[in-house]
Amino acid sequence: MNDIPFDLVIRNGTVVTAADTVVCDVAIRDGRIVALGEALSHGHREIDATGQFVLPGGVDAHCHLDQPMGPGLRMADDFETGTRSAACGGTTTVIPFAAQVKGESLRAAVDDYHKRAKGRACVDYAFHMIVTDPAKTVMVEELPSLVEEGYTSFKIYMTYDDLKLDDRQILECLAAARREGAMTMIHAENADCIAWLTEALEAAGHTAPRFHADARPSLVEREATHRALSLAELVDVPILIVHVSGIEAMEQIRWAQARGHKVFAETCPQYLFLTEKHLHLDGFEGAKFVCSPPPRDEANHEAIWNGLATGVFEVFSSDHAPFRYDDPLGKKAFGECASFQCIPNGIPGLETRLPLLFSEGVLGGRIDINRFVALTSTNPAKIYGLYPRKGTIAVGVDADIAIWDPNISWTISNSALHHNVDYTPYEGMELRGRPITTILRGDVVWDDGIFSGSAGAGQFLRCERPQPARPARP
Ligand code: DUC
Ligand code: ZN
Ligand code: ZN
Repeated sequence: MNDIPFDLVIRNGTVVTAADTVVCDVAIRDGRIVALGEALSHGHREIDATGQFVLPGGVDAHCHLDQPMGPGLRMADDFETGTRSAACGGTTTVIPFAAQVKGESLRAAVDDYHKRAKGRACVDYAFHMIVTDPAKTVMVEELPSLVEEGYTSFKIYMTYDDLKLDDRQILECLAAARREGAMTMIHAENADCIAWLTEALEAAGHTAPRFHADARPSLVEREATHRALSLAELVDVPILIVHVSGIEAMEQIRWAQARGHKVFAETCPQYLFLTEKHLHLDGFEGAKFVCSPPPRDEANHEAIWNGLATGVFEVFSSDHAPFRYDDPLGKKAFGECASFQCIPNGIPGLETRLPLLFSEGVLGGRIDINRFVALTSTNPAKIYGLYPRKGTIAVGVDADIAIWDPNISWTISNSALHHNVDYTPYEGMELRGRPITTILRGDVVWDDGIFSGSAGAGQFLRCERPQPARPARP
């Protein structure tokens, strides 16, 4: 008879959920939380968390890992390096994207993505899909069984030549999401406006990385956001607008939310901590900050902070889209003289997402710690059908936990991060507070600066339907 009842007990920490903050012990057995209480019995391993915060592990609901790229380009992180860096930053679940190739099936994308993930993930993972070709065969014949099997969300694009859908195609996708109870994530930027501005900029010889921002001003995001919201209203289906960069798109989202439409919005660290000025750095250095929508300015940062605090945003994701800088398959794939439009879009952020928001948001007094948990873990788990298994601390759920020390001060340095990217856009930023221990289903995978997880320990997660399936609107 085993007289030690628990595998692990975390003692005396300040346990935080989206709703509550309570000092207590957390007991774990067989990968799940089995008791919360005072002076719980013994565990084989014990962690003293006095003075520290015990939070649900982060759920990063928007990141790109080992996504197949066009010729001459490669994402820097695969499932192993990306999820390793996620774990070291307090994240225990990631949801990257299985991207459909135009003309091919969604099923093929999902099968291929499973091969890429198999045996490599260090934290748990689900898949969103990316729909680039919403043919009837795909939306009517393939999607229902994929949703049934746990792929319950997909992203669609209003920009990028190889990905974008027109309005009619977007309507077909939204109608399919309504029929199947899936969630549609929308990248909202107006492709024609961007193409027109890009052509004019290039004709004037303006090709440096800084002109990326001029080609994608807030107006093009605002227009596409408004259009996406209107199309969703027509179909009468909830949507989620991803990576919202600032005031103008937020105004549209607030407007739709005030009209009573179920509209979710996501923002990311780059819209709080980077500005367009980063794109102006000398030489080709600005390429390190090329992402879409582009970073804006301090006034937009303030608006985003406000939206995080007041509920315009439900989700805070990294949009980790990793390309190495000094690499012929990365940011420099087409040379340092290539036009801004050839620079691969995306910046790394899986490991820095939570520390940035904790330091400046929670310890900076802009959001409370319950809101931090909601934005970074509970809400994405709910919106994508993983709750309550993921996203909270409660008896019966997976023991995915990050223990945070609010008293540590540290400086972000790429040399200490665990991704496979050769830079971080946040190099040199001074932060307070850090996840010192990360626990995945009861196993300590990050502790005191040491990663002890393993490739293949991460499990695939089937997502529930985020909303009830409903017949087409009459
Ligand atoms: N923008 C995207 O839409 N996806 C990946 C990265 C980026 O910057
Ligand atoms: Zn996008
Ligand atoms: Zn993205």
